[in-house]
Amino acid sequence: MAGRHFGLCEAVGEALSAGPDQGQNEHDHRKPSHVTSLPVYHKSLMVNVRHDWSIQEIETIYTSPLTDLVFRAAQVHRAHHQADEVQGCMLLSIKTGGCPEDCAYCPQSARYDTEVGREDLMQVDETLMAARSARDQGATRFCMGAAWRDVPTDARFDRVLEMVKGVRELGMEACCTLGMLNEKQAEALAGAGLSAYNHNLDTSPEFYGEIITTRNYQERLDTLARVRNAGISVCSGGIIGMGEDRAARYGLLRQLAMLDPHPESVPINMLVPVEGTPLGSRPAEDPLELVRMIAAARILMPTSMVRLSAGRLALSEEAQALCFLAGANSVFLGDKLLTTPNPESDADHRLFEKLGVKLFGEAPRATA
Ligand code: SAM
Ligand code: DTB
Ligand code: SF4
Repeated sequence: MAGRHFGLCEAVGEALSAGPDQGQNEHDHRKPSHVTSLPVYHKSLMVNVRHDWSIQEIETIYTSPLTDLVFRAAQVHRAHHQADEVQGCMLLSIKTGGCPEDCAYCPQSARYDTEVGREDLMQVDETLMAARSARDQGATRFCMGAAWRDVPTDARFDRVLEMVKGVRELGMEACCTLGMLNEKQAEALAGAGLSAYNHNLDTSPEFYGEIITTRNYQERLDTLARVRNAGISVCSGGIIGMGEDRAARYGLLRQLAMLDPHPESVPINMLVPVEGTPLGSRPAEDPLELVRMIAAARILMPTSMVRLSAGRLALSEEAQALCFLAGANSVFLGDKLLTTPNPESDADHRLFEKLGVKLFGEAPRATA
């Protein structure tokens, strides 16, 4: 145990030596905040951003005593981010169900008999109404999800571009998750002002085939490269609780941290088991594994936004507090994710109040 502990201090402690300000983040959390009373930790705690973490180093970090792990992650977090602020994001499923892919966790796959119905692509005005409502609820990022394997190149794509422009005009960050993208589509989305594109690696390359067979890991990496090349910020993370072992989590973290630059946004989801999907009867994951995953992501990718994503309804307030302490700095607001439930907004506001967590950078209200 002492050796492991030493290992963590070494892995992180070395990295805690003065390093260049990589300035990768899409938000500059180091700006003096208008609201915080907490000190931003001294710049000397800023870490070198690395892309060469080995599986052994990641294991050492992930398996260190929980209090050490969370302490280190909190140090890294405070060196790079405003630790009492969390970004509120809101999701909207703009095209639901009927997806030809076979992702074992997903209620929107046409291959599984779930309660999720099929709905065509929404209209632009309905979408923007939802975005305005999200902004009124404190969200600064609006994420539009479509159950597509890849993006159709027809009038529906033009409609998505209009949605992106509209969300940007509301003063919000616009994120899309539409499946695989080609180069032209990525450029068109960038031209429309898209802030970020979400495409998750989901798990390690080794475990991936247990979960998805209809597209491969390399295709995911290729889409991420096209997003990056188009100048859109990358949102990519994964899911825990699908029956993977810890090695699969280290493998996912390593793949994410190998991306250069790191994804600006790393959503960490805990499986929401949905009846009718192959993973519908998975037992609940231990919330402390989620805390470890978040802490490790924070340490490996210090400047990224680490997003506590799906699965919050299964977490106690205490577990969520630990996730924030471990470096999560974003949540999805609103009582629905894409198709599954999320905490009610009253419960979230009570929680944020109790924890002294603030939603940061509320969007300006001047436009539209
Ligand atoms: N079709 C697009 C794609 O797969 O890229 C976008 C939508 S998909 C729903 C976005 C992500 O949500 C998935 O990659 C997965 O990580 C996450 N997700 C989907 N169903 C989930 C579930 N039941 N529990 C937790 N996360 C889930
Ligand atoms: C991500 O990693 N999690 C969000 C967002 N990216 C698109 C989606 C979670 C979906 C949970 C299942 C559902 O509601 O359908
Ligand atoms: Fe389709 Fe995305 Fe669901 Fe996979 S996760 S089945 S690609 S909607």
